[in-house]
Amino acid sequence: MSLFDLTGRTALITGSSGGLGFAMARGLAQSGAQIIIHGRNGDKLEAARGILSKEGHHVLTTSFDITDEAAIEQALAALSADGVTIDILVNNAGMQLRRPLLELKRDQWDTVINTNLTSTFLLGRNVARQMIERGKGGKIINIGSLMSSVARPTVGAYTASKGGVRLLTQSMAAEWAEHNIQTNAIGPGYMITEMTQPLVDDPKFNDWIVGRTPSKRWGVPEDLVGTVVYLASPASSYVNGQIIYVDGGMLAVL
Ligand code: GCO
Repeated sequence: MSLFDLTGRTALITGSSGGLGFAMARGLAQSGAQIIIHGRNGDKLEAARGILSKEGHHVLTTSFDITDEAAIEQALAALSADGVTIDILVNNAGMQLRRPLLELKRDQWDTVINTNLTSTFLLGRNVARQMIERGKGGKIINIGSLMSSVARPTVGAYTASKGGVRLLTQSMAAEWAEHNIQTNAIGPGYMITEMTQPLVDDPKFNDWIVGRTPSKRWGVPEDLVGTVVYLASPASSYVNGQIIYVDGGMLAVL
């Protein structure tokens, strides 16, 4: 199954000391990739590194503010100085802010857009520059959401940011595919993570999700592993600008 073998490749996954990012990092490592996990909380990052190292994986760590252009440049320069090249980038780090638009403040809007969308542009651009200079192509996988395509009340900034991630993914594909860089997105459905735990704990919302989802369950982070390995591997060499929804069928039905 060399189509899905990532041996010899290095993957950077942002926001990977827990949740979806950690599950995707572990899955990429299990497929042979050297992984660079990323997070802002040093203790959580070190704990994640310890778990993955104990499982026999080769793990590097990096910590930088994904919204800070200078910090991104410094982090990528440090990795290059250590001889680390990034073959696979997973732009996963993000945030949620549940507020009706009428009550949303400008700085709250900016924070969500910067964290979820602008960061994907900044890191994607800088890693693509390195990939193009190296001339060996690469994989960029942006993490969207169901909200890349549909909306619900109280998550307007998040929805706008994730809709932007979908079209930014297509724009990256439009400009970088000729360099053998495949840029695609994953749209996770309602998955049980720290970010959605308040929704899981809300009996009314929980009942709605289970009823509204054809698979009749919440997703778990491990449900993303197959798709991220596919998009990170030679198996998807002719796939570009797509978003794959991993949502239990929610978007497919009314
Ligand atoms: C919400 C949730 C969703 C999920 C996910 C669904 O408040 O509706 O946070 O946005 O996190 O993005 O795909």
